[in-house]
Amino acid sequence: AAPAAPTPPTTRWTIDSAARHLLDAEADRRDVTRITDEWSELDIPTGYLVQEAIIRDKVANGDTVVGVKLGLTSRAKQKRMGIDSPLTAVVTQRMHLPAGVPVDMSRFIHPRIEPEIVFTMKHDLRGPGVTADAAMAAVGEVRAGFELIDSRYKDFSFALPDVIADNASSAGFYIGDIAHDPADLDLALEACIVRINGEVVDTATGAAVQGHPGEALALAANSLAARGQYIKAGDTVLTGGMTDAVFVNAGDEISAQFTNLGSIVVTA
Ligand code: OOG
Ligand code: MG
Repeated sequence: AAPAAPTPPTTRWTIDSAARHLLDAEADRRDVTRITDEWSELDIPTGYLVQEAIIRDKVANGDTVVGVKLGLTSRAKQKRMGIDSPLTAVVTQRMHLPAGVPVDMSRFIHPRIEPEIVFTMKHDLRGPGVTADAAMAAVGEVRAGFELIDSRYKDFSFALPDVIADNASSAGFYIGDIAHDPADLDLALEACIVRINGEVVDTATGAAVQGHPGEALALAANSLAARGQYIKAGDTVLTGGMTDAVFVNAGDEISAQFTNLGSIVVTA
C-alpha cells in the first residue's frame, strides 16, 4: 500500500489567538518567538487584522484610541530592524507617560526609547492621494516626542507581519510641552540630539523621517485609506523614530534635545 500522505500540522493560529498571544505576553512581561515562524499565513493584511483585534481588546478594557503612529520611517530604524517598509499602528491613552516620573522598568520587557516629531491634527486627513503639503495643512501643532517601544518578540526579532500584529512594539510615549505651529518651522531641518547620562549617543534631523515628517504623515493617511480608515482631527500622530532606539537601563537619564521643540528627559 502507498504510505499515508503526511497530515499537515494543525495550526492553533487565528487572528484572535495571535492577538491573545501578544496581549498575554504584554500583560505577563514575557517575550515570545515570532509568530511567522509557526504561522506562515501571517501576511501584512492579516497582521493588521491582528493589530485591530488587539486594539479592540484594549478599548473593551477601558483604554481609548488617541491617534496613530508610524514605524520604520527612518533609515536608522529600517537598518536596525532589517525591514525597509514603514508601517502604521495605533496609539492609546494608556500609553501616554507623564514627564518627570521615572520609567517603571517592571512594567516592560526590554524597553527602548527613540526621539520622534509628533503632530496634533486640526483637521481630518483622508487618503488616498494625500501629499506631504496637504498633510501638513491638516496639522495643528508640532511637538517633541520620545516613544518607548517594547516589542513582545524576543530580542526585537520579527518579520514585517509580526511587528504589524504587535502594534509596532508600542508601549509608551512622552510628549514635550512646547507646541509650535508647523508653518513656523522647517521640520526637515529640526535637529535632535540624544544623550544618555549626558553623553551624545545619536543625532538626526527631521529629514531622517521620509525626507520630512509631513511625508510620513501623508504615508500614514494613504496607508490607512487602503484599510478604510483615516486620521481624525485631534489625533496625536507619532511620525517614527528619527534615530535608532536606545535601551533603557535602570538608573539612566536619557534626553532628546530639539532645536525649537525643546527637550524631553526620561529617567529610569
Ligand atoms: C518597531 C516599531 C518602530 C518606529 O518609530 O520606527 C517604531 C520596532 O522598532 O520595534 O516605532
Ligand atoms: Mg516609534
